[in-house]
Amino acid sequence: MANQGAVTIERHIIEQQQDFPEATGDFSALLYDIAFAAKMISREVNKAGLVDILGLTGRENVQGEQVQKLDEFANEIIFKAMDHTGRLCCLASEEEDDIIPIPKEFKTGKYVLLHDPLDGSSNIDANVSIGTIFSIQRKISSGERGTIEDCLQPGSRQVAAGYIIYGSSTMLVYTAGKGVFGFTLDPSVGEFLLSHRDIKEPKRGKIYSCNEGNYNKWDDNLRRYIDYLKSDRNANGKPYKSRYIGSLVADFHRNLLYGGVFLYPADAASKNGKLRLLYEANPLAFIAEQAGGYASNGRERILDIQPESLHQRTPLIIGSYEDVKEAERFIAGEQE
Ligand code: P6P
Repeated sequence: MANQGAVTIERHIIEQQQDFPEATGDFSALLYDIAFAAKMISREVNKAGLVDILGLTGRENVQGEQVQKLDEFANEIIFKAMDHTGRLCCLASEEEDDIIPIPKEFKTGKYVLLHDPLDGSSNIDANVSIGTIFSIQRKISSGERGTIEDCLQPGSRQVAAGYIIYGSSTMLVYTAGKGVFGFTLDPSVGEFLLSHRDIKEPKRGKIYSCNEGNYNKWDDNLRRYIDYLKSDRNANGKPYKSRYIGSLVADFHRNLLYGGVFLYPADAASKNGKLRLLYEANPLAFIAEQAGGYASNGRERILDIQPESLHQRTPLIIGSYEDVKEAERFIAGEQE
């Protein structure tokens, strides 16, 4: 393929829009707004370590109030980038109990943005990669302004989903239902450049990711599955590698590129696990399936779950297709 030169996310979105004849440009502009917010968050995350050393805040307001927590900052940046554009009817955030309405003075649009503004932020002091996760649904309620009904839609109805990983480089990965694309931020020009075209996850991996500190709280079938992965009996004929960062976006991103299975299952202490359905499991499940992988709660497809509340949790097993399906068979007691 002739070298197309650097493809910015803006150019990519416009080119992709040609595949969506009904696209009005609103959706493309919404993706662009997310990329813009991501650049702002990336700048702050990347200098977070300097706050204590150099006293650099950059986030003090006119009253010189204390530096915000990074996840509150990220939440605010996303809201301020989205509230006035007329593309959203409402938002929902991991940081806010209720749905976030569009201020009365602004017109509303036909999309809903559900997001975890900075997942894994407790890792920031250790300079571990963290991320923003987002899910876009269409408005389905009849009124002008969005309602909880617009937020509580199954993941199968998502229009788009993605994440930004703030790591050794900042990457934005998204799908709009026609493949998974990765863009790497070139901070010298402030552009996300296409770096991973049509990402596909290996059908079977060699990596498993879970917090084995919870092993004694898992049920016997799940423990049998993990023991199987650590044995020579598994399909690879040798033990899987254990890789667990404890930052969902980082663990998911590595498995997306290399193959593998990530598990945050239910346990004796939490019957629904720890992760959230609407703005963690659903968007990553959409990406996983678009890349040829799969995502389950152990019994059913994540994208088929009908949400009942904004912050509901779900067990999550996600990654390479054959690995996730095999985990389901162990959990059902159909494989030992
Ligand atoms: P544990 C980070 O706090 C997070 O929400 C996810 O990013 C990560 O996958 C999970 O929790 C880690 O949880 O219980 O293993 O520390």
